Amino acid sequence: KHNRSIESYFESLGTGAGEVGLSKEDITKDFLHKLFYHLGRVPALTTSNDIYTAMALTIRDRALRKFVRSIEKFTQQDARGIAYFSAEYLPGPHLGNNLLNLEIVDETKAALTELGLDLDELLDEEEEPGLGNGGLGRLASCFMDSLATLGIPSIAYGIRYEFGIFKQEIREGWQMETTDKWLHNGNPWEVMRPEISYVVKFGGRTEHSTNGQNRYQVDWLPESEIKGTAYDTPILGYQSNGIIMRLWKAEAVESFDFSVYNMGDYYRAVEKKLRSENITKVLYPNDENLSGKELRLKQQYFFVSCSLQDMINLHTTQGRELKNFHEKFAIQLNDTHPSIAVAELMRLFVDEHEMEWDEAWDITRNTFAYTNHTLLPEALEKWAVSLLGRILPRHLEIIYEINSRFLEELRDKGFSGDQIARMSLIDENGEPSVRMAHLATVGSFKVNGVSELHSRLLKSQVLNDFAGLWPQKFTNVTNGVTHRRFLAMSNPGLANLISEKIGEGWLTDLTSFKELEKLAENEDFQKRWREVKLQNKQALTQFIKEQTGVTVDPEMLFDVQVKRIHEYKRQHLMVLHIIDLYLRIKDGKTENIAASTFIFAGKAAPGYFLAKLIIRLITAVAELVNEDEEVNRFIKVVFLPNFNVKQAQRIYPAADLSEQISMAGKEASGTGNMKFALNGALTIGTLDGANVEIREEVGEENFFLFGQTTEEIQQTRNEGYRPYQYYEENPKLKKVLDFLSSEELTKGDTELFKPLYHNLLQQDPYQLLKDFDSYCSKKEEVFKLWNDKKEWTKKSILNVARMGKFSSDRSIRDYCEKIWNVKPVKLKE
Ligand code: 8GP
Repeated sequence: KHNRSIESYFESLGTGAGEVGLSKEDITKDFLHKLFYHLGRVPALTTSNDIYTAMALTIRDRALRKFVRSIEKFTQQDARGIAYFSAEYLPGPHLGNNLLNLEIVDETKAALTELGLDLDELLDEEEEPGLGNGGLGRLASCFMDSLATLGIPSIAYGIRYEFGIFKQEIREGWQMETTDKWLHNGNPWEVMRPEISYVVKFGGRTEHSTNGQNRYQVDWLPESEIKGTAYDTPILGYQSNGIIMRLWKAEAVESFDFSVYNMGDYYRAVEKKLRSENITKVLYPNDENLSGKELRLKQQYFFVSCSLQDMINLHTTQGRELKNFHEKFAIQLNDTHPSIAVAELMRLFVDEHEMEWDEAWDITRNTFAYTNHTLLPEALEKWAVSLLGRILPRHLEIIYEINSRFLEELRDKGFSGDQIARMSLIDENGEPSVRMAHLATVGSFKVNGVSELHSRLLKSQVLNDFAGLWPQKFTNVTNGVTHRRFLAMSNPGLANLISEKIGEGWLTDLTSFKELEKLAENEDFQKRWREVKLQNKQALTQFIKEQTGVTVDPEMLFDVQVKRIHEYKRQHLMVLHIIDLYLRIKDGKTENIAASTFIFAGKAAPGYFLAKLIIRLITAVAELVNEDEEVNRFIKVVFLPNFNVKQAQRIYPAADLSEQISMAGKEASGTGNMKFALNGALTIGTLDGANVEIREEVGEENFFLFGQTTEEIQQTRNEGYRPYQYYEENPKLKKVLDFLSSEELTKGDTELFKPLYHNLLQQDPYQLLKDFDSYCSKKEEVFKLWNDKKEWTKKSILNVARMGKFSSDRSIRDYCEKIWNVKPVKLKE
């Protein structure tokens, strides 16, 4: 053991801490070193990827330096650490963010300029790790940023998918998916840790016996074993700490099956290796709809088992006893995807470390906390008992044991048979299956939703019985976003203008934006505010041209909806309104229409037919509108392919209007809504998710509210909602809906949008037709306000000024206080 501090090793050399200095000269020197001696390149043969990689490695050294120093500090403090378990992360490009957090943007730019290179080109070069689907994965990454910034000892565990979320292309108006080979040029940000690896078992059977000391012992005799190896990526906080994102890659335990190899069948021997590696090959591209795929269960168990073994190892190698595990660690379950961890920790404690059940259960229940991210019934994870028992036979036994003890407790408390059946971990309706949300709830000390409304609905709907049983277990932590990535880094124009007025304190305290309120009506400030927005819109205009060939006018109102494509998010409601505008313009009724560019982006799950048809509808309307000289002076429509973090960073700064129009009660929180408002867009939205709180904060007069409330929607449904009635009774709506099967829109293929048309007329599960009028009249208000530049700008400034609550720093502080019971360990040099 070496107990010396890192610093002391350098002291004896007399080089101090300057071993990875931050000056322009240091960066230049290291960059050239990396390029010539690490990558082994000669100037004449250097590619742009070499340049990017050399710079990434240069910056990674500095990030790792922060990280190891944080670890030193954390260890000294002996603080409780947080392990974030998430099957998804969407960190976005690392380079720009690390430069910002190290405060060396200018130095790096200067270093490159001197070498005749351009930082922006380098930033463009970077492929982002698309290791998530959408909101949930991006939230995890915002949380990493804040955990690091606030100095919370933490580690983010997940899966190193070889192929992340598919790349989306638009061909003939349709979404096409291609594989995301994000690792094809290597990944300079990660450090492979061959020595940190664990064996994970699958299948087989269990053997129950009583061992020598009369201890009841269960052995799991697996059918196969797979090795998980750690890949670490440092994640920096602003000015301060670094934490690690540890992702597991699956490998064969043995590279070859020697028994087969010796028989001369080389290919069959390698096959086993390939099958093992399959586990971390590809991310499931479904957002909020989880079909019970075997490989998906294996992925979940694989990463959870590696992570828990790693934590136990970290804990015990520091000489600690397992009975204190929960005092040293809290594990946050990012939705139910990692919830098999509850059974796995029990298995590790009871079967592998010979702990008694009651003690193990006590520690387990004090270790886990569970965040729910969705109320959609189709997204609530369930695993067929038959499947789970086949892949994880021991875990099924453990789940049964947890369940039988839990149900016993309910019976003792006098719960009715109906209630007990509803609360059981096993769903006996139809094919018996394990309800993962129930497992997570029973196995956790806290359960939270992600906005006030969502947490309330979680208690009154999905987990109602549990909230009755354990009211203190339930809490809310409203989501937040990192304003460093989504404002400081991606909107430097606005960030600089703000810093000029109120200083830079906002980078670590977003509530200081309040000071901008007093400038809301200042004409000079308003003018500069508009100039920044216009510049951002010009940049997006150019990007749109490059990506889609469509020319738009940056002076127009940029009205934007970007997020996964989903019926409940109601992209098609926005389209219905655009069709109405089109028809009005064709009728010559152009008064009251503010010239607008409608921008969409987002991926549809590859198997989600209606979502893909909604994309087709958007592209059809875009083609019609953009090519019609009579119309395109007033409106344009754009679908930007392949929405991801990088693209999002270009879009938010350029938006005037943010569309948050989901059916109330369906969007758990939303986080795009926060990123838009933070960049000065006004919101048109329903009372759903965090919209409710955004409106509370910015003031109702600065928010375009429309649509039914959650309660009204329920009432409409109870009264027997008949969408057809709205079609019949509202001539404008009828015209719009009939247009879906017009020759004009469909170029003759009038059947094309029939499935959407019928869906809306017959079921309309998300009540678009009911909310249509309310939405359209709100849009009239938007158009009117847009023409009053001063009023619009004032509201835009006030929106930004009042965004303080929605920093993920606040969310993480809430987690610390309400859930984890930990305090930040600030490390500032
Ligand atoms: C999302 C919610 O839909 C969104 O409202 C929320 O802001 C976000 O989580 C972060 O809390 N949920 C998901 O992305 C989700 O459930 N995805 C899983 C299937 C992957």
